[in-house]
Amino acid sequence: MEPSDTPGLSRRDLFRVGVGATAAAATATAASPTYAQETFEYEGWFDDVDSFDGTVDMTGEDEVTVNVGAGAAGLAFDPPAIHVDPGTTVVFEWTGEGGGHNVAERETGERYESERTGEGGSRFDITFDSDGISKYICMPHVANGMKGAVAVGSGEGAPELTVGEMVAGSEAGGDGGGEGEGGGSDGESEGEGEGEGGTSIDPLSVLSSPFGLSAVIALLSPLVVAVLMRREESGEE
Ligand SMILES: [Cu+2]
Repeated sequence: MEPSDTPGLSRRDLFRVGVGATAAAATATAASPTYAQETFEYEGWFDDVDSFDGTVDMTGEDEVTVNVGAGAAGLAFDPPAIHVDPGTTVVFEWTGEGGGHNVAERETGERYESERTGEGGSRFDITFDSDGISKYICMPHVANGMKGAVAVGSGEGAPELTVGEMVAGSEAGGDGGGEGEGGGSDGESEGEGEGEGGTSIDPLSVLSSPFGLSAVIALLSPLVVAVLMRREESGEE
């Protein structure tokens, strides 16, 4: 086969098609779109952010978590930069470290600004509906480099977004246990039958009972009657 047999496709192109097909097969279950751009340009946004170490790929998830109050001093977002698919909900979750924080969009708009809290377990949800980059800060600690960004899809433009509720840690109340193994083994409490009430008859008790005594008397009564009759016959005259 010469390359000329397939006009428009060089050998290099054919190779890439082959590799692409293999990769697609290997990741078929993830069903996540592949983006041409995996490195995003934040235009100096992270220059003063020590914890920034590139964009963390979180594509292929419906919901992802960014910790609020990370790092040694609790003055960072972790990870500070993430890449998600359109439609993904980013859950900002407070660690309880570093004092009071919030999450407020800056530079790409000011469309969200959560309450400030230091309470661990608090959460604030934002769903990013379309492609773009959204940059945000923690207002009390922006001078400490507490900044972050969410790159959605291609990362071009500003993403459409839906701001969710802020839930305080005390209201979130952990995981709530749940599950609860109901049931247990069936039939365990099946009646054992105490065997009570099986009235046993004690022969001696018959004599001691009123009924038993009268029965004895009844047996003896013919003799008594006979004796009395004799007396009558002999006595009275
Ligand atoms: Cu902060």
